Amino acid sequence: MSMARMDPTDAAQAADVLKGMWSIRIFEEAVEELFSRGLLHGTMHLTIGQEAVAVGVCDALDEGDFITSTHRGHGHALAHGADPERMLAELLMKDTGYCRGRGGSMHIADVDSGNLGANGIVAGSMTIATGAALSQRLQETGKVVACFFGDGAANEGAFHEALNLASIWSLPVVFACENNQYGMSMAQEKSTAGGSVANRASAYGMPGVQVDGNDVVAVFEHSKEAVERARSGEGPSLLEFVTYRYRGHSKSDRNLYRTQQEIDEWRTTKDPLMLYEQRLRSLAWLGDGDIAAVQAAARERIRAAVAAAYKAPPALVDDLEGATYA
Ligand SMILES: Cc1ncc(C[n+]2csc(CCOP(=O)(O)OP(=O)(O)O)c2C)c(N)n1
Repeated sequence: MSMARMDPTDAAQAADVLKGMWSIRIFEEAVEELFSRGLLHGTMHLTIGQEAVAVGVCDALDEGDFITSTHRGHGHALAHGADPERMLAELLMKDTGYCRGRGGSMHIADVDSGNLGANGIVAGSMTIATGAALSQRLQETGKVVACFFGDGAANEGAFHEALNLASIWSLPVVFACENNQYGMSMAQEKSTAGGSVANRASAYGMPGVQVDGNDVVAVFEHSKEAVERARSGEGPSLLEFVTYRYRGHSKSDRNLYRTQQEIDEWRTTKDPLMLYEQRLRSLAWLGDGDIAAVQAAARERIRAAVAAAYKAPPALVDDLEGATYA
């Protein structure tokens, strides 16, 4: 979907942008249900509530640009054009999955569409993004790398190494921090010195800005500016998108570190899908019927992907070595 690059500020493309966000929400709800029915193994980290960051950043990229992702990476992959059926096949341990069913949720990569991979190591993708950006620079491809990471990752050494190198070499990379307020059970304001992640940009001589991460238009516009800056050789930027995850960190999280009231407040007043729908209605770009049709189309897309992935052939233990290389 997103490889045709969409623009949430364009009336003609608004329905596609909204469909992209609904596809992520419904995909994650489907994953949650499959998990609760015992059909998925391992763990998974849902991105429900953070859809606007994935869509807004990826829609600011051009075809052929790259992303690197995190342990909470389903939304990034979908927004960058991954096929939901192959993603679900991976989660269901099917041979048709992106890693032939051997990798699972945290190892979805799709090099053909420029997704250099999800990463279970917090901040692990930041140095990969910087290396990929260096390679684009040396090969003069004109391509840009968008690097997703969490607020927790901003306290890892790799964050500082990546920003430093990207800045001294003026690399074409956009550092996109998804500040969903928590790193596991640790509140961001208790873990992060200096007031914000964006403040750290000045130490590395790059622009740093904190953006409402639940406003897909704001995410897109700031990303577009950072992508253009990167592409024109002016170097990296640090964007901090303030957002919120409604679900626990992963499947075993009982949310004991925050109140239900806090979660409800974000859901009812700042939900990214609700905010964009309100905007489209007020501009008279989409009416209630159009919005219902977009939601139904996204639901059907994911329903068909689940059904097809479910029927796909399983990954076989006998053939484990067939999916390894050295
Ligand atoms: C290097 C490393 N340290 C610790 C962990 C365990 N761990 C997994 S996710 C996570 C929290 C990450 O928080 P953040 O970067 O804010 O991302 P979010 O989960 O909020 O999306 C931690 C500590 C890990 N996977 N890798």
